[in-house]
Amino acid sequence: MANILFDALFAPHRDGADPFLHLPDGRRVTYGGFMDRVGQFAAVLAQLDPGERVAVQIAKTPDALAIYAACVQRGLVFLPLNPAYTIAEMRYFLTDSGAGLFVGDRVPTYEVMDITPWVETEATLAQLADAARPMTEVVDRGPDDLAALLYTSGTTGRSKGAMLSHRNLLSNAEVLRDVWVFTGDDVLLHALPIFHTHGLFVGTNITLLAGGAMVFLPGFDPDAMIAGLSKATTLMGVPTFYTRLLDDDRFDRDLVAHMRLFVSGSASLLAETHDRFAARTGHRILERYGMTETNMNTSNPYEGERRAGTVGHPLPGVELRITHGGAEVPTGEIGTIEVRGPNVFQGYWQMPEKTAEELRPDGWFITGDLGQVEADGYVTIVGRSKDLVISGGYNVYPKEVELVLDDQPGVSESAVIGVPDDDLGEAVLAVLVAAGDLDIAAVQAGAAKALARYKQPRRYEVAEALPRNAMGKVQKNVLRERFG
Ligand code: MLC
Ligand code: AMP
Repeated sequence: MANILFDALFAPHRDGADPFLHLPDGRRVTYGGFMDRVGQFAAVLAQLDPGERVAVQIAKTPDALAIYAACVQRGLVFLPLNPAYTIAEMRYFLTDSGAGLFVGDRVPTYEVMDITPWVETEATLAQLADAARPMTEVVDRGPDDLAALLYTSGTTGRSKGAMLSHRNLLSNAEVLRDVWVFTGDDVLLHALPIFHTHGLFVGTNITLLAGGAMVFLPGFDPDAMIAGLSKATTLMGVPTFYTRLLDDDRFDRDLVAHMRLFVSGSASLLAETHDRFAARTGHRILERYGMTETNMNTSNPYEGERRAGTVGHPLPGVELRITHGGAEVPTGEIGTIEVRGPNVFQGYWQMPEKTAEELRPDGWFITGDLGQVEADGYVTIVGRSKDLVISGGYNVYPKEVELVLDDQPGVSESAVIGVPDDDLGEAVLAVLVAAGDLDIAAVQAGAAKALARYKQPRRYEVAEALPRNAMGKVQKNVLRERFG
């Protein structure tokens, strides 16, 4: 046995003298230095049994990446969580996952929670690691053993833990390194969060596999982005990154003349943004399509036409088909996108019924995205059959927000929709039906207690009643037309 993910991503870098991370304060972390830190965390985490979940809700730092690597080394299941989550949200994730360890930098806040895992603040875990001798022993794992558990919200309002195996992550990283031609000379400008697929697996895993470096920024700050671009060869971002850069006068052709590649994903990039970007910089953004459950599925070509408004072709090894009612539709027709391949996850954590609804026994995963495939193979995403809002690349499931709003005093019922937004692509809007006195400020405060900021409605509207069809289902398209 071996540990294919650790052997491919991390082991080759022991003693490496090349830079891995360039930090905003000018510090550099070499590969060898990083791997020593990984070994120290591995020594601390050795108290846990392989297969246990390690929930981590901390800021984006080199140590956060080292904890991820140490989990892979020790055969633990890495469970990263958005620092923006509220206590209510965290209680669910920790309980549902049955995490054996929770690492957080706001741990005192969590003392009110009735949770069982061994709890460490990031600072104390780091201190334990400081005192530890780097451990080099790697725990054996099979390709189908879990490497990570990533929660994605669900249409019923309950988040689901997507189980990702060593093979899922490694196969996708290998394919993407090859099709996007990443090498040890690349420097990725990394400004995405590392608790989602995009920043953690796409950005970080490919860099590790290629032996390149990252300009590692805590988030999207325009000044830091402009400075970082001058040191980078590639950038990966959500569409908001690109519209924000285009809004900045400093972002011009000269600044990015040396860049090799710009990649966009997690939400649809408007063809207009693609064209504006090309006109300003001479570079064509490469758009690709992925999901938490599947890593990346399709990509526009590195060589060849990067067609605006499309997500390109299925990646090598990934099959894609368009279905309606479970049957494949003729080329060019719109239907549900289904994908199959070594990238597709193992199912939802302890939710066999949910898994069965979306993952067919023969391996096809029903994405819930609507799309079509052109005769020359380019895939276009035209919409979603799942009720979902994507705000700045973060998924917001209306049901989860509606359940919270319906609970607020003065609210009889609610409907949450996404409306076009210049910055975020889509913004969350709530339509409320009043039951007696409705105090919007109080509703907002209630939502703030229960939901991470990015899920909270940006706008509230009040309606006499919600439009419903003959089946009694709320007609969200009618609301989108009225309020969008
Ligand atoms: C932050 N806020 C958001 C938000 N991000 N609100 C709605 N939608 C978002 N995406 C909140 C902040 O808490 C803040 O609250 C306010 O909005 C203004 O913040 P800001 O400073 O303008 O936002 P910023 O911190 O700059 O973040 C915007 C962003 C960020 C676009 C840079 O959201 C981001 O990095 N998004 C990437 C998400 C991502 O990685 N998705 C990949 C998922 S994986 P207040 O209280 O101050 O008003 C996936 C698969 C795949 O989808 O295919 O990749
Ligand atoms: P998540 O659950 O956060 O992984 O989000 C996955 C969803 O993001 C997909 O199901 C799509 O709806 C959406 N998505 C990702 N990439 C793209 C893209 N390039 N264009 C349109 N939608 C995308």
